[in-house]
This record gives sequence, structure tokens and C-alpha cells, in this order.
Amino acid sequence: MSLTNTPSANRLHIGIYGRRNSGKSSLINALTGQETALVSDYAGTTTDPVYKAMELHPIGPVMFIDTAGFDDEGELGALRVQRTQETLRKADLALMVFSPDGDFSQEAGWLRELREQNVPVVGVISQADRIPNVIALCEAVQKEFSLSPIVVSAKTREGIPALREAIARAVPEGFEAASITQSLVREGDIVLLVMPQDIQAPKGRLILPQVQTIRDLLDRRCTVVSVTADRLEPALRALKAPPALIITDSQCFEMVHRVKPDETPLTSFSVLFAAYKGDIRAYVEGAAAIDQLTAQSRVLIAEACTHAPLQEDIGRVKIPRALRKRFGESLRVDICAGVDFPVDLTPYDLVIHCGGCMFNRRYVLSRIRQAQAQGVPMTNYGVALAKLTGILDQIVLP
Ligand SMILES: Nc1nc2c(ncn2[C@@H]2O[C@H](COP(=O)(O)OP(=O)(O)OP(=O)(O)O)[C@@H](O)[C@H]2O)c(=O)[nH]1
Ligand SMILES: [Mg+2]
Repeated sequence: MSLTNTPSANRLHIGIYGRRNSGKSSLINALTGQETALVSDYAGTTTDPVYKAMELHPIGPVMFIDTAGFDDEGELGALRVQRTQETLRKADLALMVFSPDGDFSQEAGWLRELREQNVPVVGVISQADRIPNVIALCEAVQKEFSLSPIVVSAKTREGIPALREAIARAVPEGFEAASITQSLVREGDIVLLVMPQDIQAPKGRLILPQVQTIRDLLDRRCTVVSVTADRLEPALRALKAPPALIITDSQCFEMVHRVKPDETPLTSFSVLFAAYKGDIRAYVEGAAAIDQLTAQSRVLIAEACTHAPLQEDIGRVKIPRALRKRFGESLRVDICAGVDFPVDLTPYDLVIHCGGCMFNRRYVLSRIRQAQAQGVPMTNYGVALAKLTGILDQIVLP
């Protein structure tokens, strides 16, 4: 990923839903002006959800999720519908494409579910160039779903600018947290960032949370000073006054806490991202369950990345080691990666999630809500490490 690209997890995720052949893929092509999505008369052209990162005027960077028609049939069809269903957890906004035949029996259930999950929906009547009774169709949608559909044709491009405007109006407020550092800094503050001594990112790079934090602080008009852990003390001596905030990599928590000036508040990249990408209060509450663990407990470690060379060491080695050291070798730790998050979390006494930098916020929040609904405490790497090293009470939360 180049630094000029918006990380995909920060893009507005737009899910496109409708029956087979309703024109979902054609709509993406028309919206973006590119023929990237596969389109055909064959009902069931799109099978698995397809993610497409695009710039969509006037919204900016978005991620389209093209889905299989939700009326797909048979055993394979049911699997596809399930995959479509799973995308509901990621969609910040949904386009519902109504089929021209006026039969909305299946649309109703999907609309209900989208609304239950608070996903804003833009209704679309597509293929306007070839359906005879557009007005009647609009009225039917309006009457049945209290939704004023946008009438478009992917072929003639009629209505496409209006649809872009409708999408822009429907963008949910706060689909992203306002900023990474939130109330922890003010304009003009000097903020000291502590990276691990052996920077684990590939040569010439920093990992995404560090890059995004630096950008956030620059946007907030702060002065950013970055050091590796071994340079912390010389850097503190070089500063005329203690920094307004220190943000450290979780791995150097203890050392930084020991060395830092008393008056300087300390937080970590993972704690900032826990708030930015999830729900920090829920994570802190979840971390309290660590005190209740025993040698018989079962803990689930959930990683977003399937490759994860950077977090691996924390999730797969460091946290399990710390837990076993405290509660005994028989404590059981399971690891899941990517989207393989168990539907049933109840076998676990605690879920510890990674920072989720590869996921969008909506999706991480949906996992937190799932754990809460099942009564299973959930926290994340950074918060768990802070708890395990006994300094959770001593760091500041955004
Ligand atoms: N004339 C016209 N044809 C359209 C329009 N939109 C889609 N079509 C045609 O309708 C057929 C289905 O379009 P797709 O975009 O593949 O529909 P889909 O909803 O993605 O279908 P599945 O992937 O099978 O679920 C194709 O033959 C398209 O060319 C339109 O606005 N006007
Ligand atoms: Mg399609």
C-alpha cells in the first residue's frame, strides 16, 4: 500500500443488494464510470462478494461491495446468500436495487434487517431505460417501504449524478471516529511517539497505526517527535519541557512508564486504535475479566490479518505466554484469523481481539456487540497487555 492511498478499512463501505439480474454490478460500473464489475444476462453472475475500492465523487474514497443476488437458489445459492448476509456487518451504507417486476417480497426482509442494524439505505430503481412503468414502481416502493427510490439507468447513465448525491446525503454521521487522538491533544502540543527498538515493519516503512497517528497529529497542528525506545531518554532530555503526551508501542509500555516524566500522560497506539476502531470503554470492561481467569479458562485470540507478521508475536506468543504465566500452563488459547470469527463465542471466558487496522469500524463494533449479546467479555491486544502489565489504570484513554 502506498502512503497516498486511503487504507481500505477507512473507506465508506457501500453494500449493493438486490435480486439476481436486478442490475447491481451494472450500477457499480455506472457509478464509477468503469467497466470493472462482471455483468451478464445470466442470473447469478456475481457469486462471492466482490470488494472494489474507488473514488466516488462527491463522497471520496469508498469501498463498493458487489453481492450475489439474495434470491439465489439451491445448495450453492444458499451459501452465496449467506456470504451476502455476512457483508451486512461491514456495510456503512446500503443500496437496495429493486427489480423491475414489482415483486418486493424478498426485499422486505433484507430492508428490515438493514434497518435493524442501523444501516442507512438508498433505494434504487435501475434499468429505467427499459422498464415501462417507472412511476408506478416508484410509488409502490414509496408506499411499501417509505423510501423514495432514485431512478437510474446504467445504460444511459440517467439518474447517476442524482444517485451519487443521494449516497452523499445518506453517509452516516460519525461512520469513523472523529480523530485518533481525540481529546488527548490540543493544537500546539508536543507529542512524543515511542516505536519499538527493532521496527518490525518492512524496510523503509512504518506500520499503519503509526502512520495514521502521525497524520492525525499533524492535522491537529501538533509537533510530533518520534523515537525508538532506546532513544527515549535522550529525547526527553533534549526537549525543553515534558511533552504533552507520550504514545508508545505496547511492547515498551513498562519501560516508558518507568522513564517518563510524572506529569506527562501516557497512552499506546493500540489503546488509541481500540477507541478509533472499536469501543474503548467496552474493551476496558472486558479486560476486567482477566482477573477472573483460571487454569481451566478458555481464551480466544482474534486476529484481523491472515498473514500478520507484525501482530503475530503479540497475539500468538506474547499474550498467551503472559496469560499462562499468571494462570497456569493448562489455560487454553485458541486463535482465529481473518473473517473466521466464531458465531458462538460462549465456550470462551474471554475474547482478545487485535487492533483491527484491516477492518472497518462498523465490522469491529459488530463483533463487540456480538460478544456482548452472548455475555462474553471482549477486549483487545493493547488493552489486555496494559491490564496484564498492571498499568491499565495508569494510562489515559481517548
Ligand atoms: N438496458 C439496460 N440493461 C441493464 C441495465 N442494468 C443492467 N442491465 C442488464 O441487466 C443484466 C443484469 O445486469 P447485472 O448488472 O449483471 O445484474 P446483477 O444484479 O449484478 O446480477 P447478478 O450478479 O446475477 O446478481 C445484464 O444483461 C445487464 O446488461 C440498465 O440500466 N439498462
Ligand atoms: Mg452482479
